[in-house]
Amino acid sequence: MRQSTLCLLVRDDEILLAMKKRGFGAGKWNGYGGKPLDGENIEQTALREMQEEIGVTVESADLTKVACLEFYFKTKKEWDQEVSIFVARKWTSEPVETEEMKPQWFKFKEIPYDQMWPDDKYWLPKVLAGQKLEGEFYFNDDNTGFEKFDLREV
Ligand code: 6OG
Repeated sequence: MRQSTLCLLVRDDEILLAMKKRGFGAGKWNGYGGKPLDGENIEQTALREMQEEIGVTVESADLTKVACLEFYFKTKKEWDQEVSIFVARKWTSEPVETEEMKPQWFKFKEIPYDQMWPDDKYWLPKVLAGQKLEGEFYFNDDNTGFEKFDLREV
C-alpha cells in the first residue's frame, strides 16, 4: 500500500496544526507530511516534508514515531494509504506559511476536530496522552465517517 507521513510539533499543552491549502485534504487542519521520494526512508520523508511545508528543521533524534494507521477509501481506492505519524518537541526556526500550508498553534482543548479528517478525533487525543498506536480505518461512501475502524495501543 502507498506510504505517507504525518508530522506534529508539540510544545507544553499546544499542538501546531496547519491548514492544507491544496491537494489531498485541502481545507482541513492537519499535520504536515507526504509521500516518500525514491530511495527515502519514512523518517527522511518526515524530516523533508516538515522543512518543505512549514520551514522547520528537526533532527532525526528528536522525531518520535507515535502511530501507524491504514486508511481505506471505499470509493477512491487510489487514496488508500498507510500513514506513519511522528511527533517532535524540538526543532529549529519558526514555522512559516508556505504555498502548501498555513501553520497555527492550538491548545489541546481547542483542537478543531470538526475541520479535520474524521479519524483524528479518535487517535490524536490518545497520541497527545502519550500512547503509541496502530490501526485501520475504513471510510464510508462519502468519506465523512467510517464503516468500521480498529485502534490499538502498541
Ligand atoms: P499529500 O498526499 O498531499 O499528503 N493523511 C491524513 N491525515 C489525517 N489526519 N487523516 C487521514 O485520514 C489522512 N490521510 C492522509 C498524510 C497528504 C497528507 O495527509 C495525511 C499526508 O501528511 C484519511 O502529499
